[in-house]
Amino acid sequence: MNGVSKQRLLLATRNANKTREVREILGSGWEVEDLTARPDLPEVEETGVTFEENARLKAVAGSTHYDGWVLADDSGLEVDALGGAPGVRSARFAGEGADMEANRALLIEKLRDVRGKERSGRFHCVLALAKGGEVVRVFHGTIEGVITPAERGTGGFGYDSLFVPEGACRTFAEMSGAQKHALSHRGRALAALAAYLTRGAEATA
Ligand code: ITT
Repeated sequence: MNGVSKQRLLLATRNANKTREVREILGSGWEVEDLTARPDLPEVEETGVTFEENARLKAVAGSTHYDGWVLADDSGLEVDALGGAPGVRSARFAGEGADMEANRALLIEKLRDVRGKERSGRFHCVLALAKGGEVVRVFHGTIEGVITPAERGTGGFGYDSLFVPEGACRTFAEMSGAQKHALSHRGRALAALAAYLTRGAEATA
């Protein structure tokens, strides 16, 4: 770190996979905490109809309890043949409280008769950055791809074993973390965030 202090941020999530990926992508110059150690803070109801609305809700809620940068990630998979579903409902596609195995099984079932290019979709990640209870900036990242008919691979999380990004032949779950992050919606959104925060830090140095 050449004597430069680490930048700190609170990631307003209880999804440990998101935290792991954010730490991997941002690297060692950042200290990233999340809400897993804060059971006292209430769950935020994701009432928004867009990723951005939900990211903003989570960022503002987290920011009222934390002195410093708070980042919220709202993300999910949009499938064209399903009119954009599961979309903002990606975590609860098979119903409230459903686990990801059930969500993936439902996606496989719904696309059973859909062939080839019709199986197109994309992952979206929207990051809302807040401070002092207000959103200061929003960052978007998207990766186009196709949904596989069956699960492939054991890496990653969520829908990774069903998604082949454009230009690749492996699913995200068949890639290393670094390979996924170089292409992923979260990697793209975080690159924009890191550039923004680094510029800000330089401007105030
Ligand atoms: P928080 O709201 O606490 O952040 P969550 O899991 O509920 O956690 P979301 O509401 O943003 O988060 O739901 C996103 C879902 O979309 C997530 O549970 C995954 O199933 C899926 N998802 C998001 N990013 C993904 C990725 O990189 N790979 C695979 N699936 C992903």
